Amino acid sequence: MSSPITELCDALDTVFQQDPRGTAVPGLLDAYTSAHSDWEFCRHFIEGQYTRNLVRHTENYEMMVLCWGRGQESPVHSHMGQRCWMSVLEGTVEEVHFRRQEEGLGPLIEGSSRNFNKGQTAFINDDIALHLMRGAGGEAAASLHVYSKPFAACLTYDCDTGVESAIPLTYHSVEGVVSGV
Ligand code: CSS
Ligand code: FE2
Repeated sequence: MSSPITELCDALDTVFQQDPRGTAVPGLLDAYTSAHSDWEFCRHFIEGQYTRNLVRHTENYEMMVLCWGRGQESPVHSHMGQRCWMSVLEGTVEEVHFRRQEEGLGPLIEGSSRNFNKGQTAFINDDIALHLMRGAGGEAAASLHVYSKPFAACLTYDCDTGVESAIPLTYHSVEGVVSGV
């Protein structure tokens, strides 16, 4: 049976087949996150780390729900040259931009910070900045992320030293089924 989140994924399938830049993605995400709650099969909060809950993975994009528990945040990271759209499902999400020193190593330089509310979509790629995300004010939040193309590992950056590390990106659940990773 069709549901709003399935219809969103079907629309994204078509968008990325016709327009790899994904011009229509923000409008589709805003419309979904401001009006629908059938993403709750992906709502998993656990102790210790934010969770990544896969909704759909194709060769062109992946879409997942990220659940940010109280005080949880991503590391500062980049996006492997790919595009990332993020729209808020619950609570308020804070995004903080960073850049590296000219020489690469040394403390990261903190840039602008923005809060996004339910139904608002943010866009980032590696030309804009490195970034981190978390629930604003340390409060719990959830957000819907689309990455195009998908990536299974990313680079993270130590705030104090600028040292880069590659980390695998895993899913806490896939189409609602907790994978135990
Ligand atoms: N890129 C991070 C979340 S912030 S966009 C991730 O995929 O877990
Ligand atoms: Fe990110």
